[in-house]
Amino acid sequence: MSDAHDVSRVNPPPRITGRSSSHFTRLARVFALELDVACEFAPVYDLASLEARDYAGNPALKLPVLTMHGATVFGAENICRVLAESAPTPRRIVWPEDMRDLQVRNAQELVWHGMQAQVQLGFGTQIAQLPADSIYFAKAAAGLRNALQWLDERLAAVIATLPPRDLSVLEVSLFCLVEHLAFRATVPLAPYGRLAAFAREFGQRASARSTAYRFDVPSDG
Ligand SMILES: N[C@@H](CCC(=O)N[C@@H](CS)C(=O)NCC(=O)O)C(=O)O
Repeated sequence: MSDAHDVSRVNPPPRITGRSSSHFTRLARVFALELDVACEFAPVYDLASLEARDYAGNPALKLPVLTMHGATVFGAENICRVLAESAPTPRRIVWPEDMRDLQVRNAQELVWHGMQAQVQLGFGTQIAQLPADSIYFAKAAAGLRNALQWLDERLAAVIATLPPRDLSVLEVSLFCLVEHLAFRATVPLAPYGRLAAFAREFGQRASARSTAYRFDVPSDG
Protein backbone atom coordinates (compact mmCIF):
# COMPACT_ATOMS: atom_id res chain seq x y z
CA MET A 1 0.00 0.00 0.00
CA SER A 2 1.46 3.43 -0.98
CA ASP A 3 2.03 6.30 1.46
CA ALA A 4 -0.39 8.45 -0.54
CA HIS A 5 -3.07 5.84 -0.07
CA ASP A 6 -2.41 5.71 3.67
CA VAL A 7 -2.65 9.51 3.98
CA SER A 8 -6.02 9.64 2.25
CA ARG A 9 -7.32 6.93 4.57
CA VAL A 10 -6.14 8.75 7.68
CA ASN A 11 -7.34 12.16 6.53
CA PRO A 12 -9.99 11.71 3.84
CA PRO A 13 -11.18 14.83 2.00
CA PRO A 14 -14.35 16.56 3.19
CA ARG A 15 -17.47 14.89 1.86
CA ILE A 16 -20.92 16.34 1.30
CA THR A 17 -23.65 13.73 1.41
CA GLY A 18 -26.78 14.92 -0.37
CA ARG A 19 -28.61 14.99 -3.65
CA SER A 20 -27.87 16.90 -6.87
CA SER A 21 -31.62 17.56 -7.01
CA SER A 22 -31.72 19.12 -3.51
CA HIS A 23 -31.72 22.88 -2.94
CA PHE A 24 -30.32 22.58 0.62
CA THR A 25 -27.50 20.41 -0.73
CA ARG A 26 -26.82 22.93 -3.49
CA LEU A 27 -26.49 25.73 -0.94
CA ALA A 28 -23.68 23.81 0.77
CA ARG A 29 -22.01 22.84 -2.52
CA VAL A 30 -22.07 26.41 -3.86
CA PHE A 31 -20.42 27.58 -0.63
CA ALA A 32 -17.74 24.88 -0.91
CA LEU A 33 -16.94 25.93 -4.48
CA GLU A 34 -16.98 29.66 -3.75
CA LEU A 35 -14.69 29.10 -0.76
CA ASP A 36 -12.32 26.76 -2.61
CA VAL A 37 -12.87 23.90 -0.18
CA ALA A 38 -12.62 20.75 -2.29
CA CYS A 39 -15.35 18.31 -1.26
CA GLU A 40 -16.26 14.88 -2.47
CA PHE A 41 -19.94 14.35 -3.17
CA ALA A 42 -21.84 11.28 -2.00
CA PRO A 43 -25.32 11.04 -3.50
CA VAL A 44 -28.26 9.62 -1.58
CA TYR A 45 -30.53 7.82 -4.02
CA ASP A 46 -33.43 6.75 -1.82
CA LEU A 47 -35.15 9.46 0.23
CA ALA A 48 -37.62 6.86 1.52
CA SER A 49 -34.90 5.13 3.56
CA LEU A 50 -35.48 5.18 7.32
CA GLU A 51 -31.86 4.29 8.15
CA ALA A 52 -29.71 7.12 9.53
CA ARG A 53 -26.62 5.47 8.02
CA ASP A 54 -28.07 6.25 4.57
CA TYR A 55 -27.94 9.96 5.53
CA ALA A 56 -24.31 9.92 6.69
CA GLY A 57 -25.55 9.38 10.25
CA ASN A 58 -28.01 12.28 10.46
CA PRO A 59 -30.65 11.03 12.93
CA ALA A 60 -33.20 13.41 11.39
CA LEU A 61 -32.86 11.52 8.07
CA LYS A 62 -32.19 14.81 6.31
CA LEU A 63 -29.69 16.16 3.81
CA PRO A 64 -27.11 17.61 3.38
CA VAL A 65 -24.49 16.28 5.77
CA LEU A 66 -20.79 17.25 5.82
CA THR A 67 -18.20 14.73 6.98
CA MET A 68 -14.86 16.39 7.67
CA HIS A 69 -11.81 15.64 9.83
CA GLY A 70 -13.73 12.84 11.54
CA ALA A 71 -16.63 15.14 12.44
CA THR A 72 -20.18 15.14 11.11
CA VAL A 73 -22.11 18.36 10.48
CA PHE A 74 -25.88 18.37 9.96
CA GLY A 75 -27.76 21.06 8.01
CA ALA A 76 -26.89 23.42 5.17
CA GLU A 77 -26.20 26.56 7.20
CA ASN A 78 -24.00 24.72 9.72
CA ILE A 79 -22.10 23.20 6.83
CA CYS A 80 -21.56 26.63 5.22
CA ARG A 81 -20.12 27.93 8.51
CA VAL A 82 -17.71 25.01 8.89
CA LEU A 83 -16.62 25.35 5.25
CA ALA A 84 -15.97 29.07 5.79
CA GLU A 85 -13.83 28.27 8.83
CA SER A 86 -11.66 25.95 6.75
CA ALA A 87 -11.45 28.09 3.60
CA PRO A 88 -7.84 28.52 2.43
CA THR A 89 -8.48 32.23 1.81
CA PRO A 90 -10.80 34.24 4.08
CA ARG A 91 -13.83 35.61 2.25
CA ARG A 92 -16.28 38.37 3.15
CA ILE A 93 -19.44 36.46 3.92
CA VAL A 94 -22.71 38.02 5.04
CA TRP A 95 -24.28 35.63 7.55
CA PRO A 96 -27.91 35.97 8.69
CA GLU A 97 -26.80 37.56 11.98
CA ASP A 98 -24.92 40.29 10.06
CA MET A 99 -28.18 41.52 8.53
CA ARG A 100 -29.48 44.29 10.79
CA ASP A 101 -32.35 45.52 8.63
CA LEU A 102 -35.70 43.97 9.61
CA GLN A 103 -36.93 43.56 6.04
CA VAL A 104 -33.71 41.74 5.15
CA ARG A 105 -34.15 39.46 8.15
CA ASN A 106 -37.73 38.86 7.03
CA ALA A 107 -36.45 38.06 3.55
CA GLN A 108 -34.11 35.38 4.93
CA GLU A 109 -36.95 33.91 6.99
CA LEU A 110 -39.17 33.72 3.92
CA VAL A 111 -36.40 32.09 1.87
CA TRP A 112 -35.93 29.43 4.58
CA HIS A 113 -39.69 29.02 4.69
CA GLY A 114 -39.88 28.69 0.90
CA MET A 115 -37.16 26.04 0.92
CA GLN A 116 -38.99 24.02 3.58
CA ALA A 117 -42.31 24.40 1.75
CA GLN A 118 -40.63 23.15 -1.39
CA VAL A 119 -39.45 20.04 0.51
CA GLN A 120 -42.97 19.54 1.91
CA LEU A 121 -44.58 19.84 -1.52
CA GLY A 122 -41.94 17.89 -3.43
CA PHE A 123 -41.58 15.05 -0.93
CA GLY A 124 -45.30 14.89 -0.17
CA THR A 125 -46.89 15.12 -3.58
CA GLN A 126 -44.15 14.00 -5.98
CA ILE A 127 -42.17 11.38 -4.02
CA ALA A 128 -44.82 10.10 -1.54
CA GLN A 129 -47.58 10.66 -4.13
CA LEU A 130 -50.01 12.07 -1.56
CA PRO A 131 -53.02 14.03 -2.84
CA ALA A 132 -51.98 17.58 -3.75
CA ASP A 133 -55.46 18.94 -2.96
CA SER A 134 -55.09 18.15 0.77
CA ILE A 135 -55.22 21.33 2.88
CA TYR A 136 -51.75 20.37 4.13
CA PHE A 137 -50.31 20.92 0.66
CA ALA A 138 -52.77 23.62 -0.49
CA LYS A 139 -51.74 25.78 2.47
CA ALA A 140 -48.04 25.10 1.86
CA ALA A 141 -48.43 26.15 -1.79
CA ALA A 142 -50.38 29.29 -0.83
CA GLY A 143 -47.76 30.26 1.74
CA LEU A 144 -45.00 29.63 -0.78
CA ARG A 145 -46.69 31.80 -3.42
CA ASN A 146 -47.21 34.59 -0.86
CA ALA A 147 -43.58 34.40 0.26
CA LEU A 148 -42.35 34.53 -3.33
CA GLN A 149 -44.53 37.56 -4.08
CA TRP A 150 -43.24 39.33 -0.96
CA LEU A 151 -39.65 38.60 -1.97
CA ASP A 152 -40.23 39.59 -5.60
CA GLU A 153 -41.65 42.98 -4.61
CA ARG A 154 -38.82 43.81 -2.20
CA LEU A 155 -35.86 42.08 -3.81
CA ALA A 156 -34.03 45.17 -5.09
CA ALA A 157 -34.33 47.02 -1.76
CA VAL A 158 -33.27 43.97 0.22
CA ILE A 159 -30.18 43.29 -1.90
CA ALA A 160 -29.23 46.98 -1.81
CA THR A 161 -28.90 46.91 2.00
CA LEU A 162 -26.35 44.07 2.03
CA PRO A 163 -22.81 45.22 2.85
CA PRO A 164 -19.87 44.65 0.43
CA ARG A 165 -19.30 40.92 0.22
CA ASP A 166 -17.99 37.96 -1.70
CA LEU A 167 -20.96 35.83 -0.70
CA SER A 168 -24.12 35.94 1.39
CA VAL A 169 -26.29 33.15 2.75
CA LEU A 170 -29.32 35.15 1.66
CA GLU A 171 -28.35 35.34 -2.00
CA VAL A 172 -27.13 31.75 -2.31
CA SER A 173 -30.20 30.34 -0.56
CA LEU A 174 -32.55 32.51 -2.64
CA PHE A 175 -30.81 31.39 -5.82
CA CYS A 176 -31.09 27.72 -4.81
CA LEU A 177 -34.80 28.18 -4.02
CA VAL A 178 -35.72 30.02 -7.23
CA GLU A 179 -33.88 27.58 -9.49
CA HIS A 180 -35.46 24.68 -7.62
CA LEU A 181 -38.92 26.02 -8.41
CA ALA A 182 -38.06 25.73 -12.10
CA PHE A 183 -36.59 22.25 -11.61
CA ARG A 184 -39.28 20.72 -9.39
CA ALA A 185 -42.39 22.57 -10.45
CA THR A 186 -44.61 23.03 -7.41
CA VAL A 187 -45.88 26.58 -7.91
CA PRO A 188 -45.40 28.56 -11.16
CA LEU A 189 -42.36 30.83 -11.25
CA ALA A 190 -43.75 33.04 -14.05
CA PRO A 191 -45.31 35.74 -11.77
CA TYR A 192 -41.97 36.47 -10.09
CA GLY A 193 -39.93 38.08 -12.86
CA ARG A 194 -37.51 39.87 -10.54
CA LEU A 195 -36.67 36.66 -8.71
CA ALA A 196 -36.13 34.89 -12.04
CA ALA A 197 -33.85 37.72 -13.24
CA PHE A 198 -31.86 37.55 -9.99
CA ALA A 199 -31.41 33.79 -10.41
CA ARG A 200 -30.33 34.20 -14.04
CA GLU A 201 -27.62 36.65 -13.00
CA PHE A 202 -26.42 34.67 -9.97
CA GLY A 203 -26.51 31.55 -12.13
CA GLN A 204 -23.62 32.90 -14.21
CA ARG A 205 -21.20 32.06 -11.39
CA ALA A 206 -19.03 29.00 -11.96
CA SER A 207 -20.22 27.58 -8.61
CA ALA A 208 -23.83 27.80 -9.78
CA ARG A 209 -23.14 26.42 -13.23
CA SER A 210 -21.33 23.36 -11.93
CA THR A 211 -24.09 22.46 -9.46
CA ALA A 212 -27.08 22.52 -11.84
CA TYR A 213 -29.98 20.45 -10.54
CA ARG A 214 -30.25 16.93 -11.84
CA PHE A 215 -31.41 13.58 -10.56
CA ASP A 216 -28.53 11.35 -9.40
CA VAL A 217 -28.54 7.97 -11.06
CA PRO A 218 -26.77 5.01 -9.43
CA SER A 219 -24.09 3.48 -11.61
CA ASP A 220 -24.50 -0.23 -12.31
CA GLY A 221 -22.41 -2.69 -10.33
N1 LIG B 1 -32.75 22.04 8.08
C1 LIG B 1 -32.19 21.22 7.03
C2 LIG B 1 -33.28 20.89 6.03
C3 LIG B 1 -32.78 19.98 4.96
C4 LIG B 1 -33.86 19.37 4.11
O1 LIG B 1 -35.08 19.52 4.30
N2 LIG B 1 -33.38 18.61 3.12
C5 LIG B 1 -34.23 17.88 2.24
C6 LIG B 1 -33.58 17.76 0.87
S1 LIG B 1 -33.61 19.31 0.01
C7 LIG B 1 -34.44 16.49 2.78
O2 LIG B 1 -33.63 15.99 3.53
N3 LIG B 1 -35.57 15.88 2.39
C8 LIG B 1 -35.90 14.56 2.81
C9 LIG B 1 -37.06 14.54 3.74
O3 LIG B 1 -37.61 15.62 4.05
O4 LIG B 1 -37.42 13.46 4.19
C10 LIG B 1 -31.01 21.96 6.40
O5 LIG B 1 -30.92 23.19 6.57
O6 LIG B 1 -30.16 21.35 5.77
